[in-house]
Amino acid sequence: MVVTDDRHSPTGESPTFDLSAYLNQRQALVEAALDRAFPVIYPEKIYESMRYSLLAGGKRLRPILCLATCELTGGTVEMAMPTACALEMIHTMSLIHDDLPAMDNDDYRRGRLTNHKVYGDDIAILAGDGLLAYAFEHVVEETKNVPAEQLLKVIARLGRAVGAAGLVGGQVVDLECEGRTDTTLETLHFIHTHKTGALLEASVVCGGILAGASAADLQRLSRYAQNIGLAFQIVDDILDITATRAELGKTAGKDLQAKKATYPSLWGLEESRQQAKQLVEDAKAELAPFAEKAQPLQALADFITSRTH
Ligand code: GRG
Repeated sequence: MVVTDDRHSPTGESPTFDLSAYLNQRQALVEAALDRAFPVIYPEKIYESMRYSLLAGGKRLRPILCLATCELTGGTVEMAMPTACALEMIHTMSLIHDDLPAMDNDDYRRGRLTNHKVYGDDIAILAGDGLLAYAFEHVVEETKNVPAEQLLKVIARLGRAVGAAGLVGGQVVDLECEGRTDTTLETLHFIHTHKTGALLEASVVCGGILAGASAADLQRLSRYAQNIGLAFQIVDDILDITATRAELGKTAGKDLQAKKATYPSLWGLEESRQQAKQLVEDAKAELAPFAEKAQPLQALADFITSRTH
């Protein structure tokens, strides 16, 4: 996919940005780093279970956002890679736990059987716990050339995104709303800003923190991430209705089946598409001061609404 953006060109020409090439290159870097981070040692079963889900593909959106933001604000890929991997470990553990019978009870994820279907509920719970704990250890042990004070901020930010103020809180409200017909837009918004938005925001903001970005830049980046986070979830809800299982790599139509409130169920499909589009435009507007340097983040925002899985 080639994304063109002629707004910031000093010559008036349209610079092009090849998002597909960028994503392929970044995904390969992240895959290699994740593979290195988790060798299989004794007790093999738990390492195999963690690797089964961690190395099962996935868009690697969170690590790529973290790397892109770190570079945008003056840092390097090397500085951000341990945090980028930690974000994917946290994301993967949340998917493993989300798929358990006690939660969403799903059989497929990332195009293959879910972790508990292969390893059993007990090992799947422990694989999630192992990934979560290792994410924090990995950031502390592997990050190089970042002042300790910035690293502490990253750790705190990740902790907040994971806990009751983030993923866990969003999941609790989501579970409470299951099967109810009176879920309001406000509650739906709470669920998704916590369940999905918090980790996407942390991905972007941690990249900036690692690079030593200014408070003003971090605020802009945080608003960019909040907007793409919500757009991402709206598109996720739309795809649950319009995409096939083969495209999604997981069961389609789950929301309807579980009678879950979604953006399309409250707004309809067309209004949901419009809202997602507007949020992406708002997100991109936050990047204006960074000019051409923000091309990767601009293109990643566009990718949110154009994706098919
Ligand atoms: C975090 C301690 C802790 C527990 C987990 C289960 C749970 C609490 C939270 C649920 C979080 C969850 C599953 C949110 C959904 C996020 C989402 C939209 C996932 C799909 O992300 P993609 O499309 O997936 O980026 P890939 O496979 O491409 O990485």
